Amino acid sequence: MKLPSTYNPLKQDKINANFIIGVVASCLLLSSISQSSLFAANDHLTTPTGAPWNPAQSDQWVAMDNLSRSLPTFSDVGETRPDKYIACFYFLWNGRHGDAGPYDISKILSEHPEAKDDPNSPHWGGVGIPHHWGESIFGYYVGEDESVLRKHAQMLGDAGVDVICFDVTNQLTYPESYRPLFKVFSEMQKAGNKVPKVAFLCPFWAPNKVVRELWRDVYSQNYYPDVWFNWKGKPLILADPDYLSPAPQLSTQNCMPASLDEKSTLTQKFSVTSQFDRIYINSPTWKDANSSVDFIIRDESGKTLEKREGIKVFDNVPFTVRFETPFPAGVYTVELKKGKGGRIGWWSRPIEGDNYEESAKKALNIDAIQWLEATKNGKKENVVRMLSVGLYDEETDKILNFFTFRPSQPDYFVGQTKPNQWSWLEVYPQHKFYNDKGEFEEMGVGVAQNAVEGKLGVLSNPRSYGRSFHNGSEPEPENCDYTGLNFQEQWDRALKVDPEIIFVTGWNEWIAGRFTIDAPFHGATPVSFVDQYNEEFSRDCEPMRGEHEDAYYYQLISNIRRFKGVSKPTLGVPKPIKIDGSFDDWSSVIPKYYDTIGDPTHRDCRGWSKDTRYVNNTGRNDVVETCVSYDQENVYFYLKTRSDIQGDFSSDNWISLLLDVDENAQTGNKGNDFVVSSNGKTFVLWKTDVDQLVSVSSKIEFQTTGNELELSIPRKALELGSGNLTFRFKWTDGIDVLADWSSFTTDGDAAPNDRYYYRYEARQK
Ligand SMILES: [Ca+2]
Ligand SMILES: [Ca+2]
Ligand SMILES: [Ca+2]
Repeated sequence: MKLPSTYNPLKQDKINANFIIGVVASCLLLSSISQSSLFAANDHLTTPTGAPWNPAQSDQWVAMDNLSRSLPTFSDVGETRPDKYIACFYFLWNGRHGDAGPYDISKILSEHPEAKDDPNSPHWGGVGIPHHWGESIFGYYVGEDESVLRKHAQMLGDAGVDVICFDVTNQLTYPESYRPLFKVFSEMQKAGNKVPKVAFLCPFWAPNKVVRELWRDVYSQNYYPDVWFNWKGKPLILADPDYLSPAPQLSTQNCMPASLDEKSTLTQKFSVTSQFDRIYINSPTWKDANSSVDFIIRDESGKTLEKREGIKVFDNVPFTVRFETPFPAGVYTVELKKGKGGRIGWWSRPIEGDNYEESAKKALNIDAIQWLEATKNGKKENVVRMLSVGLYDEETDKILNFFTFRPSQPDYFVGQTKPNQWSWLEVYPQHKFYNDKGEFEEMGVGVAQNAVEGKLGVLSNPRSYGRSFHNGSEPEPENCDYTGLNFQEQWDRALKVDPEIIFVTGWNEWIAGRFTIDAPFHGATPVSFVDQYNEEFSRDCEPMRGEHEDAYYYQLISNIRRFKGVSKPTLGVPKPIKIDGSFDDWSSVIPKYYDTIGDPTHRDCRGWSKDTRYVNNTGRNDVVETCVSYDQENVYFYLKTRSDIQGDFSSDNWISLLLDVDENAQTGNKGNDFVVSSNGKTFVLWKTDVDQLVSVSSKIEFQTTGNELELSIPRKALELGSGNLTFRFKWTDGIDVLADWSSFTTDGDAAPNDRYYYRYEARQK
């Protein structure tokens, strides 16, 4: 991999000493003991008017990623657009498919490049065994790791993701993973944080088992309804309602297309032995994308029971007519006429023999239906029209009424082929996906695609569409980088056409099973992996340990801001503050800044392999609020924690204030020009250089009482001058402030989170 020219050589792959990977000694799940009891109502959580509910206003936080790219701000992207949504593909399967390994393909290939084409290399796990494309910043974690789930809730919430969509396309629903996730996300939300809601993406062609399982285990049980994502007024499920049992058997094999013109009418008469509430019909449109049909169902006497005009029809894709109340067993006739738009017909199967009913049953054996007669313009024809019924049952009816259904298009190339379909991943230029009202609703945006030569393929093929794919080609390995060229090309397309919701693939897939050259996908290689392979040929945004780190996370945030806009920051106003341990004088100071509530790191969970345990107890004080004031002489800072401040100046990595006074990431330590922190005895102001703290003042005036802290720094000491005041700042507790940025994600509490800073701006009168 080539590093881009802007790559920061100062970053290190240092593993923080507090991040212990050890052998299992005891299995006490300490992290879950006290979290839920800590969550209580907070006073700052009223919704900012006009903006989507985002109490922490994370959209105003500033940050520069490890490629020196700054997040866009209000002045770059403008005011919040409230009716724009982000979905992100999310995986529950880590730790649910055995504990062999972890086999990290990127590491195996870097240490043993000869293994690439050698399926017998001892470095690979067995065929079918999951392999990681790389290692997450949180290690090779498992789905029930509540500390990781809490970080996901925070990171995706900060980014502006509205819904995470769980991959349950493999007929498994992973309750051992979704249960802790629902619990953690619900706790985070109840505490007052903006976190994504959830939905499930079900098997493309056979969703019946999974949808019913989720209905029985989650939705009918009212299991954590506060985290369900609603779309168009109902909980969203990414599943095809036409493939709930019984799946329509409407093959066009041995059929002829009966054409409909403006003057013609086609009918099929049939009897049905049970109640039914849906009819499925298969029609050709001769590839016309703009065809529709008018539908009538009559009873035995010929009376019209229901009429639907202008049903949009996709070529050779069965369409469904669902009735509000089921019809009883009996004899019915369905009649089709051409609707507005393009060419349309009805697939019809010729039958032989004199007895229509017997021959039809023999040719097309669909349970519960007896075929009685087919006509064209009133004249009998010896054919069966492709029609099927959905028998009524109470559970199916409840399911169909309960959800908003959005079937996923599995194909990366053809675009929409069903009404209300959503894309989860496509190649550039991605198609627009419309809802049944004809509104442009959705578009997919992916980091990379397992596409080879225009076909669904394996990501282990070097000609597949990796992270650096753009302008129609995958660069040579030496020209690949971490700038997310593929992702950006797809984002630029989506931002230009501006759908209502963008579906991003993805966050944390991490693994793929190993195949051989016999893998049933295009471009299979001797050592094949379909959906993930190595750093270049993978499609996760979750930060990885080392290499590109969190570059894709910040690229995701940047583009979400371009799509959804940013709330307008408030300017600071000067007010002198007395540093006396009484905090009343802070109440009127604006703006207030917030951090995630309940996010200090408390981790104790098994890793991927059974003899690995991830333990991190650096979490201590939970920063929830801060603000800044100033006068001619000083700049004042206020800090509020969730409970009374724990620890003191002798504690490891106690509370620190990081200041980037010139808003320049190239000056100071990681951009921080000054740090206020303990010298073991009291607070002092340190000036920094690239890799250390250099004390410049003996003492900082400060006071703490209960859960509040205030301090004062002479403006002169911060080299801030007397003009307009702008700087970036950040609080930490339980974090080594000189450590690599990854510690700000994995350790203690950073306020704001991760690489983010608060930005203070005040204009001198
Ligand atoms: Ca916090
Ligand atoms: Ca700086
Ligand atoms: Ca935080």
